[in-house]
Amino acid sequence: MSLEDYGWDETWAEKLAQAEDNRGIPARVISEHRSEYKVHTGKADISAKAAGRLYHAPFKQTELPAVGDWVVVDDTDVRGKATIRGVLPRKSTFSRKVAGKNSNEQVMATNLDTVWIVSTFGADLNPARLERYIALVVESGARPVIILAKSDLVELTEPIIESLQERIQNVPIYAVSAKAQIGLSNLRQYIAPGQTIALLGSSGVGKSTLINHFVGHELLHTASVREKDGKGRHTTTHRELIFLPTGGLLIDTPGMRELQLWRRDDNLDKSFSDIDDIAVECRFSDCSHETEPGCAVIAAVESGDLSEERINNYMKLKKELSYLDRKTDVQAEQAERKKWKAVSKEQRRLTQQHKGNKKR
Ligand SMILES: Nc1nc2c(ncn2[C@@H]2O[C@H](COP(=O)(O)OP(=O)(O)OP(=O)(O)O)[C@@H](O)[C@H]2O)c(=O)[nH]1
Ligand SMILES: [Mg+2]
Ligand SMILES: [Zn+2]
Repeated sequence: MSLEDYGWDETWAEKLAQAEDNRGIPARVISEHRSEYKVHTGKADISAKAAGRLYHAPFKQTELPAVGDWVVVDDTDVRGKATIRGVLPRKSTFSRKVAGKNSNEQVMATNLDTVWIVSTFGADLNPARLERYIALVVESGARPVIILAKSDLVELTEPIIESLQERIQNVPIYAVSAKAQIGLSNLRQYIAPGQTIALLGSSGVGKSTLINHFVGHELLHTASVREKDGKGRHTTTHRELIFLPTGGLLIDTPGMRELQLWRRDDNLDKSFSDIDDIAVECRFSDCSHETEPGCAVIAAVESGDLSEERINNYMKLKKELSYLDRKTDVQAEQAERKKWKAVSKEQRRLTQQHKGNKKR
């Protein structure tokens, strides 16, 4: 194994050369458990802790080492523990908002190329939630792919995939079964040396089972879903980066209970405020920054002030958000329908009661 197997390349070497403190060797964070890290150095997996200064200002909570990060570690101390001196600037950061007033951003994994958003065909299949995941993934800078797992449990997958694909147009959707070995070859295109893929989704959808399939043996613990409601048992308890013998890296994550998201409208502005600052200068106030003359955003990309990657992420997210708006409409409609159902049920009850009273 080498660092290259873990995704190290010239770009990272450059980032290392430019790091303010690069005394030590590069390594990739493969797991984190209560501030105990495991990192891979190209030769071995070693235990590490983050240097004390990383826990204080000017460093933010979100800048602490996370699974997927490239870090600089120094020699191991007497107890065989290395110190993480710094984190190299991330290529992508997948984070979510968590409840609570203070530290409300939680970094889940970093430097991802692709995220497999895993769901099943059953009760867990929730298009609106898939869209929320997609928006998060796109904003992180990674590419989303939707996987509907356990396809062996449904008779006809095509109509479901088709109608979902109609709603979610620019993200590929695959039906797979790790158990019956169906559709897995479609996923192989994402697995390549140095490429990092994280798996996200509710507990019990089969994330660890999928990873075991690509590893080739039962590396990760899996457990059956609960009989009474088909819910998972939160078997995977921490995030872990797994090296595939065939090349490529998969990150297993614990099933998410609740994916708390931003209030959509203001977050697009917040997370891309740099672009909005530039957009003020556009000739047209409703500029889409795609083809319009006098567009300050296009000009900034051309002059190199704004990276192409950033504007692409912005465009992708904007597109995805238009789906989210549609989702809101659907939800409003459903709420309305539910309300009427309740009303008519109540009416039926009253009628029955009335009849009953009459009989007496
Ligand atoms: N029928 C069927 N069952 C599957 C398939 N893949 C996984 N399972 C089962 O689903 C259950 C849950 O699988 P896991 O891989 O533990 O699910 P997970 O997403 O990792 O769950 P957490 O770790 O709790 O987040 C296990 O009993 C698996 O055997 C499949 O393709 N078909
Ligand atoms: Mg698991
Ligand atoms: Zn513009």
